[in-house]
Amino acid sequence: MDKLINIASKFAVAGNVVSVNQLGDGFINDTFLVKTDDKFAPRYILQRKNSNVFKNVPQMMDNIYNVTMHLKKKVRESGGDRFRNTLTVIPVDKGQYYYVDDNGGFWAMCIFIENTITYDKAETADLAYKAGRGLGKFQLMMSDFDKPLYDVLPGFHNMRMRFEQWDKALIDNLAGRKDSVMEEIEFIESHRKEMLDFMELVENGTIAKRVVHNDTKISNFLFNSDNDVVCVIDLDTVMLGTCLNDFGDAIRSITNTGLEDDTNLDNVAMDRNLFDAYKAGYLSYADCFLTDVEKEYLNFSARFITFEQVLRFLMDYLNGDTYYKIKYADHNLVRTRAQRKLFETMTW
Ligand code: GN1
Ligand code: MG
Repeated sequence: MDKLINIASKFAVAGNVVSVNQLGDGFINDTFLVKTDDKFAPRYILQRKNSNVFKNVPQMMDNIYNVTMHLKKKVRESGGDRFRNTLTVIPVDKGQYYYVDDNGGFWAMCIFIENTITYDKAETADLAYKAGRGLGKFQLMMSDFDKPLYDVLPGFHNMRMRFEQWDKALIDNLAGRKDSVMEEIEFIESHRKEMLDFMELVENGTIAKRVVHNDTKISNFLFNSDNDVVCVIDLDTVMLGTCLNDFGDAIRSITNTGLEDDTNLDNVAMDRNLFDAYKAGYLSYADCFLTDVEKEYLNFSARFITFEQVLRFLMDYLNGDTYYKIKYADHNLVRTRAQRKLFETMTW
């Protein structure tokens, strides 16, 4: 605790830090809630950024700073609250938005947005519709962002690169688990062509690259009690990508009747009503900037991103669980199977 208080105190918070408590369940970073003794100060979010995943945190924080400044301008223009409707990053010193601790760990801080609700899936069509509006509005606000962004995770949703990593994981068989998951491996192989054919449309420019979020699972959206999206959080991966990736990743989490790591596969399926509601909400903003080709591939994008997730979970299992945080030994295999089941229900 003392160590965490010490780290939090490096940032330009109002008042003296009095407590730092663990928060949430992210797969990548470690997240804490910070309180100070200043009764007018907000609470803050402190994060240890995973430098195994993010090799260049300074570049990532530079991206996040520029993106939040742009969003603040947009929010102000539309009469919103620039401290609630986008993240506010807190510097250590002027212009420096990260702190490096004695062990070389990278930390960053932002304001905690009070009185909001998070979900792991949508319970109602109203929530799904409004979540879709939230993503559409976010992408619309980012559509005239004109600064270059660092490519902080090269090839993040690039299926060709994922298959290269995959081929290597099969050859290396680092955890010695390959023989036990032959069925799952065959599943991946049986969709290789379908996925790479789509990837070609991205590579040859048929599907546009835009500034997008890249990690749009529903827990990265904060809602108010009317189900409206207050703020889109976790801007670590905002980079050039396709709108389809954002749409697909949102569908993957929002429409799943079960959990991402459900052990009972009977629970897992895409809820078609939630899908239709999300898509309608999304298009209420995105219809005006998406091309016909992008619209044509919206449904497929849910399959694409869900498949990518099956591949990434299984690959991490084969590699010995070095990327995602796990809670038990076979967690990545359970995730693989649950996401595969979800994928198989994504038919129209
Ligand atoms: C990770 O950062 P977080 O926990 O929201 C991952 C996503 C996966 C997701 C699976 C940088 O998201 O790509 O889809 O887990 N983020 C990174 O739940 O790899
Ligand atoms: Mg993330």
